[in-house]
Amino acid sequence: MHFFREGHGNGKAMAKINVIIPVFNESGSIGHVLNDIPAGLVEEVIVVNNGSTDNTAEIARSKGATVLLEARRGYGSACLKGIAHIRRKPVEQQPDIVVFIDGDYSDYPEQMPDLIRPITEQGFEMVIGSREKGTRIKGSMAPQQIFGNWLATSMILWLFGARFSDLGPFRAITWKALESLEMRDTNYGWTVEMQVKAAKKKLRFTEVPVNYRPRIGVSKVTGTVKGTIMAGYKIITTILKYY
Ligand SMILES: Nc1nc2c(ncn2[C@@H]2O[C@H](COP(=O)(O)OP(=O)(O)OP(=O)(O)O)[C@@H](O)[C@H]2O)c(=O)[nH]1
Ligand SMILES: [Mg+2]
Repeated sequence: MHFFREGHGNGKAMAKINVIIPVFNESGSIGHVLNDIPAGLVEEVIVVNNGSTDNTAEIARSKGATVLLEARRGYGSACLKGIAHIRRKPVEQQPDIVVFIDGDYSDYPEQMPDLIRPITEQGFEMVIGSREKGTRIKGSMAPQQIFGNWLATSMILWLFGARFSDLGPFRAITWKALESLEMRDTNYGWTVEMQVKAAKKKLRFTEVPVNYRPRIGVSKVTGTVKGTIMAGYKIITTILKYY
């Protein structure tokens, strides 16, 4: 496949991987996230900061990440900024695969190879890390989040015939497939938009179990009433919008 490249003399095919991490005030966790990304796996880690008021950006830079500033608030805005950064690279330097992961250390970055393998070895184009299929540490997902994921994935099954078990943030997708999705959402609808569009386009997608632990630091979405209502509303309307 086109993304297989020669490895570092070990005869193994290697894919070029970029990681995008949206962050807002994650100074307590971003260093851990970056430390736990397996060494040598990733070519560029792009941390997209929405004007954090703590030293998230400095920590990320000190760990070797590329830090971008996005003035527009929102999870999706930050992801779009990361995509625009990749798009500006010369084509031969663009990655084969893009991995998204949160900056709050709820996901386990060391599981990144599990998300990449179905793409490099089995020809999948998108791999969702499913917390439903993995081990969740008690308290890492709020009841309304578990219910919301069930409702959203059930709706996607009914309306699009695509079977997902989670809308988790930790995911891998080929750069080519990601570009073909023409992502637009600027906040909470980001993950579901990607899945609904992938279903409509009949991308080859799969899920792998990922583990999940309580975040470090202050919740921006699920842990707040406003965040939960806005995210729930946005997720449902996004599913209906693309139906
Ligand atoms: N760039 C950017 N990142 C954001 C914004 N809001 C949240 N994030 C990041 O998006 C990720 C997910 O946000 P969380 O607050 O963890 O949301 P959640 O996972 O639904 O809720 P928790 O259960 O509290 O972890 C984290 O890395 C945040 O720093 C934002 O407005 N801009
Ligand atoms: Mg979180």
